[in-house]
Amino acid sequence: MKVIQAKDFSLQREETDVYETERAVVKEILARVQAQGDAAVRAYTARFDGVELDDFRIPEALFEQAYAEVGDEFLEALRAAIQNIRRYHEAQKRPSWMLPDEQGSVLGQIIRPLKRVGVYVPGGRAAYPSSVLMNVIPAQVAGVPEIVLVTPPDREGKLNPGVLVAIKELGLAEAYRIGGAQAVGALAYGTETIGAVDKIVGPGNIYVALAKQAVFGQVAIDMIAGPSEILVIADDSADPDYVAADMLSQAEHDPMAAAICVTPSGDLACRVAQSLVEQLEKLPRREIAEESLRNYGSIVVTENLDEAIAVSNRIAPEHLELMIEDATSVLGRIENAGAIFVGRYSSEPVGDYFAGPNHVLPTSGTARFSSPLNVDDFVKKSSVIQYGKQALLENGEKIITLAEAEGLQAHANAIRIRLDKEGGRNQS
Ligand code: HSO
Ligand code: ZN
Repeated sequence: MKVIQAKDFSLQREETDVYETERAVVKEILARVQAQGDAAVRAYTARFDGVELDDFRIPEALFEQAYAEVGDEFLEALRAAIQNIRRYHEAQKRPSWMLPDEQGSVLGQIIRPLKRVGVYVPGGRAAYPSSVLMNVIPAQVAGVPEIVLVTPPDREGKLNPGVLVAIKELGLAEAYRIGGAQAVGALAYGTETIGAVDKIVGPGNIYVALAKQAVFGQVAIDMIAGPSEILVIADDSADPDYVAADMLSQAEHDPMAAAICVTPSGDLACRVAQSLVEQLEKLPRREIAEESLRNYGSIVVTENLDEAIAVSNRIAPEHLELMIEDATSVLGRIENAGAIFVGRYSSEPVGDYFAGPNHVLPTSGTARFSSPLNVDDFVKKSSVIQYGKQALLENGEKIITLAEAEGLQAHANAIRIRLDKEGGRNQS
């Protein structure tokens, strides 16, 4: 574990591959899905997932089996999480609005849900029920009437039971066991059995990410998620074991994940480093976490708390924990962070699973300009302009001036023709 000075610290990831080969593969898959529909999806599912499927729809029998497998405790916990996540996202809903003025004009904005959204859920080791909740619930709260979920099967056509139960608990009517670039293609272009969507969200491997990038424009996509990050600002009041545990909670995601502690206390820095070593020993995913710490793990010692906050603002972490005395009071000084966890009890997994806020967060410094996945990501807005006669007569000349300044005479004429016809009758 590196212990370094604040001025020397930056979260520079190695130059990422341009993925030439993968990009070419994805391009071919997408073209074939677009041209051949279901037949192509079926062939790629056989080739990449190793299973022949006649029907992509997830059979009812698999859901029933999943409920038998997951157990009551899981189900109870999942239901509680669903309630919390739903309540939090309900609070984000905004109504359409109309602004009438004295001249009889009405200006406003109509907010409508997207009609059809595709949610991608990875298979294998990264098949997380929590990701089903975090991607689907905001769409449901936004009022999206058609939500279709895709997730790749294993070689026997089976799926993660927790994911299956999450799908059922959310009441999703359409779910298919397909994955990879072929699933993204099916969602973007539509096939004989799967209708095209307006937007695709959800994490996936490099092929899924590249496929989403490639179909962007045809459909909308969410952000492409980078590796997970956690930055903990801690002082002497923090429990070093808590700091280390929370850092490891993200390190275990991915060898590319970044876990960083920033502290004005040299003493705490040493204790955190020690605790990391101890806790790492016992982790089932020790190898991943270890590699992550080796690659991007850091303990940064700062002059004072102000400098710690400045470091954090510069990094713009996906997850920021404030384990300092009177954490609430610095909240207003946090400029860039996907999610801010305040105080010793707000451990990051509280947010990953349960509290209510979304765990799909901006990574790689993009918290400087983007936000957690939210209800607004599943709506579109239309402006409404209902100009009144008086308003047009009063402002028409100004509009004409602006149009003529741009050399757009037809624009000017569209206004002039009304002023000429209506103006006389209106003037007393
Ligand atoms: N921390 C991850 C989300 C996650 N954690 C899913 C557990 N399951 C990215 O924010
Ligand atoms: Zn996590």
